[in-house]
Amino acid sequence: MKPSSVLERVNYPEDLKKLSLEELEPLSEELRSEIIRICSRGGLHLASSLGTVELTVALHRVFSSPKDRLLWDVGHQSYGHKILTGRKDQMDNIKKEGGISGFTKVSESVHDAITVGHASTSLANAFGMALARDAMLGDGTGEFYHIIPIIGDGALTGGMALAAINNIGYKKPKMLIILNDNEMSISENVGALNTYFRTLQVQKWFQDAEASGKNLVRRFSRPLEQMITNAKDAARTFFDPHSKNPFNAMGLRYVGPVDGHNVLQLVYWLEKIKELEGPTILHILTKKGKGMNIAEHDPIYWHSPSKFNPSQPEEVQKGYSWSNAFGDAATELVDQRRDIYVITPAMREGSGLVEFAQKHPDRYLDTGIAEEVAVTAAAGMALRGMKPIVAIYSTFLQRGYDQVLHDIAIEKLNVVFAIDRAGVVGADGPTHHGVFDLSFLRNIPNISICAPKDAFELRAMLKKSLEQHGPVAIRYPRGSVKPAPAGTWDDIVWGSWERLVPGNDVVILAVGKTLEYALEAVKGTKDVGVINARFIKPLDTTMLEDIAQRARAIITLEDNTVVGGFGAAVLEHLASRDLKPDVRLMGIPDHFMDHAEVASLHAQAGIDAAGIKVMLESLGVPVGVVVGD
Ligand code: HTL
Ligand code: MG
Repeated sequence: MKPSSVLERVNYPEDLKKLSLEELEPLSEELRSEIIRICSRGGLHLASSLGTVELTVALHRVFSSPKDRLLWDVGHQSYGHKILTGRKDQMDNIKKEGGISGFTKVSESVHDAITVGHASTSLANAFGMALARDAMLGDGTGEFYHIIPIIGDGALTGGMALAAINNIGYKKPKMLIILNDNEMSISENVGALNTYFRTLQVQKWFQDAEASGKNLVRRFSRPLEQMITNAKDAARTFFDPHSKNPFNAMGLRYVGPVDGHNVLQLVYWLEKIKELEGPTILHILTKKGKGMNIAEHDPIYWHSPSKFNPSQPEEVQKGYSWSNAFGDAATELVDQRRDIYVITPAMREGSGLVEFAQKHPDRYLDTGIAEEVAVTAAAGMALRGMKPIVAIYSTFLQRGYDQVLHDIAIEKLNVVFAIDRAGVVGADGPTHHGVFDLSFLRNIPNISICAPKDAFELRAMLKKSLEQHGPVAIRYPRGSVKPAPAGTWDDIVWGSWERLVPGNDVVILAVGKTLEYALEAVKGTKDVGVINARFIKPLDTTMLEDIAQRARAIITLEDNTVVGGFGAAVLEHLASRDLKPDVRLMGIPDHFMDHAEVASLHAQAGIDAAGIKVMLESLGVPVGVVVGD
């Protein structure tokens, strides 16, 4: 930050209100540079926050947070908001252990109206807030305040957002919805609404060109209102009762599209709309990565880049991940059997599907941020003879729970779920940890659940899963894995566990990623067995019962909540057979784990090698090495 900077004088929204209008642009530029500097550390949401700089400044100029409520959908574009609401000094610790969250969080700041991470929740939240406000106003127990949800074009593809609009347009509470349209989700945005927005955008370009051609010199010297009216205008549909605009049709007032990078124009529109009754949607056009050349040109990579040098930013190649292993396997399999159809709810890059989408556009579907649609569309495909593979993050499958149960499991449809980011995910924190899938899927009849120990097993499971009756969930973690050569399709007995270390005194049953910790922990011990418990449902009951009869103690180990997870499944089965060995459950504890490095979270949960050694010692097993070294 430069010593004489405007940003230096702004720590809270009140400070921003004291600035002259002319200072808002320099403030925006400084905010932008600061965001680039902060994000150069890597692993942060850069491009989205760059795109909302002017909007953030304008909102805090016109409205009064925290009295007025700003609801940032997803929350990944809120870095500017955090900087302007008292958290400037904490930004270097954002997403680090003990630091502030990468999303907005109610318990973090009074200026954060909702706790987020998942998309499409802002509108329903705003709807509820508006009804609560109006109920209290009616009683004389509360006062008026503005409610401003800010939703991206990607987040608007979520069914929940669209269903909320249906409610808002019906009840018509006063609120201002900002539609931040940058034509991008993480990858290119999809859907019919997105196509419609482009027609509005072309209309705006035309009008802008017309306006600037006539009035280029006077553009900023005459009143903005007159300029916009003369431009015939950017907000034509606002005044046109016969407009086919879908928001109008659903009972909202639509204004736009307007330039989301012209801070003064934004201030103007916000001031004006502030006075209007009922719900209004202000459609602003922004550029993801705005102000940083390389990010504007490749907003997909710069959505969340690795570490970079701000004065010479460049892309960094990432290693081979579990997602790549899945994507490669799917790309090979679709050449073997043409009945495969891969579905992603808006996570092409993250799910390792870039190559698949390019090579097989006729077997690839991006539903937008509509997990429910992804799952039930898979049901429809399976009903009509295809083999759908839903590639989905564990945390986002939470959105599609009833769809798995009701639309797929009852009729035993063979839909495969490639569940990525299973387990704690690290810096994205509690909204994104995938530590519930074993528990919420395990109780559904007809489903199989498995977790590979490496890329070979992932490939084998994927191939075999397409031959099962009923749904199959294959869960694997975030991070890197050693690639398995193309063409390798190991065989695997469905439902079987694998004994990796012999030993009968204490036996560790480990799921997926935790296996490596178990193998590390038992080094140098005697008679401690390690099992690759690769099937969570069905369990390998033959092996389990055999172990239970011999072992003094069993340890279950999983990167999933201990509540209703793999360990619970083991206990349930043993109880049903009246087998009563000493069983110790190790897994994610029954509270929301904060953001931190994965290794640190595993250490906190006690499921890393050190934690397992502690457990072994408590069972009287000499572990040799002192814990914690
Ligand atoms: N599914 C759900 C329910 N929530 C989230 N957050 C995702 C998937 C993953 N996700 C993001 S950010 C993002 C997705 C799909 C793109 C949002 O696009 P939008 O915003 O247009 O709303 P933009 O990035 O500024 O263009 C995160 O997990 C952070
Ligand atoms: Mg977007």
